[in-house]
Amino acid sequence: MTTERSSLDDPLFRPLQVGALAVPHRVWMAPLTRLRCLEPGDLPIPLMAEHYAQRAGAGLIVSEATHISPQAKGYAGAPGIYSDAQVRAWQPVTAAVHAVGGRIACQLWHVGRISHSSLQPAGLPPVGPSVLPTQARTSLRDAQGRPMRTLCSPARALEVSELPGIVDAYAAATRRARAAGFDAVEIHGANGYLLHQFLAAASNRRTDAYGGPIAARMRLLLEVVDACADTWSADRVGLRVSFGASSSPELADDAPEANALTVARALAPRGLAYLHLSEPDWTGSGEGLAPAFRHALREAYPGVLVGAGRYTAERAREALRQGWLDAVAFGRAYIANPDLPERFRHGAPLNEPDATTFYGGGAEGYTDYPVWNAVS
Ligand code: STR
Repeated sequence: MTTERSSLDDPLFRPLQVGALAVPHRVWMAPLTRLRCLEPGDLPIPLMAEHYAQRAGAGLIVSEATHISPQAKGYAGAPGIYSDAQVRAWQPVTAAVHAVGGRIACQLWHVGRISHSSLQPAGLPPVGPSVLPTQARTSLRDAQGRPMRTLCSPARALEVSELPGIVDAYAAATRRARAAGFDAVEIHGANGYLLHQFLAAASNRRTDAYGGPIAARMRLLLEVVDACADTWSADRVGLRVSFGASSSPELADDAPEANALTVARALAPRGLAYLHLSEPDWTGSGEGLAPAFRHALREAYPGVLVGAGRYTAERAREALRQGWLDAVAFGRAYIANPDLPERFRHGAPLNEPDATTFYGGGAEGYTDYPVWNAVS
């Protein structure tokens, strides 16, 4: 038994203008790292075209996080968008999505200190805002090519003179993403990677123009946003952030909600395609965003707001009805259900994701999840 809903009264299935993109509905595919790329070269593989095309019914697909430079890499098997070979390898992926009517943004990633020297150019230490001990783990490949969890290497602090080069790398990646056929880029400013490391008080101990008060800690983020917008167009640029208290002490902030609103107010006049919230409970731990904060954020940020973090269809409908969000991105549910919007539309049952095949490997747990069949 399924419950048919009219798409007219279902808040999930109302169309939405997202910057330059006309998006048919509010069910998006969240960025999902799968670590299946080819090394050396960090090249997308043909199987990825099939995987994303299967999911092209999403309002918008946000690609798995994709490093913008060799230094930006933190995980073996993640794709890059800094070489012409990577552009050529992404082209069939975006073409396959477009061929079946979908839209796909490229998520631009710099991992900062979340890396290992064996993944870095010349085996050098990873870079971050400050030199601080970390318990964070990353993933290398073992002798059989399987993902291998490993403690991150100690990072070194970036010189202020290196920051323009990082901003330029985001701009170059934006140019390449456009050439690769993506419809937009999404800057990864969330989940403890470089831009979040600069934002959070605990991870940014700098005493130059990029550290100290929130106005200084958000400087790099805003420079990156402006560089990407100048390179393509603000209405082709989205941004993902982690607003609210972090569950990790390494990313503790002095005033999480007030600082988030400061960032949101700085972003508002920039006219981005959307702001994407990786909500604090995406790991299943910690508190969700407080209703009062959601209201304040809505006032501070007039543009398209997207939520993500273990939503169900019902919770997503509720967030849309409340006016807290304009769209909701689904991660784990989209891994296991290539036709997720159709299932939501019909109230159909969902496949369960298999966590053992999230990272690394091939087609198993990647392109072999079945679609729902209304007549079976
Ligand atoms: C965190 C959130 C994000 O933006 C990107 C990633 C991709 C790689 C994931 C990482 C995640 C969480 C920690 C993982 C890592 C791969 C290996 C690592 C799962 C989802 C560990 O096993 C600790």
